[in-house]
Amino acid sequence: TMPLNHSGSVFHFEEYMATKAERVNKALDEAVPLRHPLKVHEAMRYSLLAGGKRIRPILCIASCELVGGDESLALPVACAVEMIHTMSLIHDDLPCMDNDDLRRGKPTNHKAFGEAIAVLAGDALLSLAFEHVAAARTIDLPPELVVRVVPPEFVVQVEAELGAAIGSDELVVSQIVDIACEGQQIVDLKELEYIHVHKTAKLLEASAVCGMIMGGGSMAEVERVRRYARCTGLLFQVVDDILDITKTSEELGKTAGKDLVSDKATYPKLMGLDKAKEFAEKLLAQAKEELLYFDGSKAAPLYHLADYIAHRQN
Ligand code: GRG
Repeated sequence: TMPLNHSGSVFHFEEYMATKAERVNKALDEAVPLRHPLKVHEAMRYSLLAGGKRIRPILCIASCELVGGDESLALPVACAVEMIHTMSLIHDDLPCMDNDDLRRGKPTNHKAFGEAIAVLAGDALLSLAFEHVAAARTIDLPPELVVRVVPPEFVVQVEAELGAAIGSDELVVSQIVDIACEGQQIVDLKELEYIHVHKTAKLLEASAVCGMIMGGGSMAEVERVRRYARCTGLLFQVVDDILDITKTSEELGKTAGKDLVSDKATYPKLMGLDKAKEFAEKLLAQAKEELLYFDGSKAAPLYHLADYIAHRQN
């Protein structure tokens, strides 16, 4: 069966994802050349180029293209959001945080390079992300296209949007609340949603919004996509919680639902597996509703991206 978007035309989502991911991977590779000091650049490249679904940069590019912007306009910002995402994973895995040994199928950054280098590689990626956005002021499009100079105020907007999404009011605070809730018996739905919105939805939202800004989207367009991305971001986390349970029970076959018995608060734990699945479907429908504002064939990538996030298996 052919994948159809809401305007009824054919859209090849997997091909789209693979093509965009390849483009992003190449740009990331070029953004962090191996240079002096070797160890830290090696560590940055190790985590940045370790794979990953590239959902945030693709969301950024798709949003830019939704309002008619060329992919090249969004690419530097797309790389920046992936740098920020990767650095948050490196720091999240540290012994003083989640203390994880594996990430993206490989030993975590501190396991491979030691804690000091892992901290510094994260810091350097965060700094490079903003340097990279600043470099997006002028972008050389392919010669057959006109060279577009992105208005400086667009770049400032992007920097403000990104900065706000990861600072002490957003990503950082989610980590603090998350740590505070660890092992706590009474975490309610409101607290859980707070953590998830700040931890996951905000960076997805910023990725989409920054793509829209680079593409020259109007305020009304930006706000639609912002709401779409916020729903999709929360959806991402609800699905993550559901997968945690279903994957664990499938893999082990014996002990059903690791997270139903562990300390960590999750949606299935707080509302039950069926209700959590219902909630996920509701968020998916809400996200898609925001896209009805746009031309169906132009919105197809975002439409299918939400479907992918809702129904992914990892
Ligand atoms: C100063 C930016 C900054 C961060 C410090 C460590 C920290 C505060 C926050 C932790 C943020 C965190 C670990 C969020 C989880 C995000 C998440 C949903 C990760 C999984 O994303 P996927 O599935 O992973 O997109 P891949 O590997 O595919 O990219």
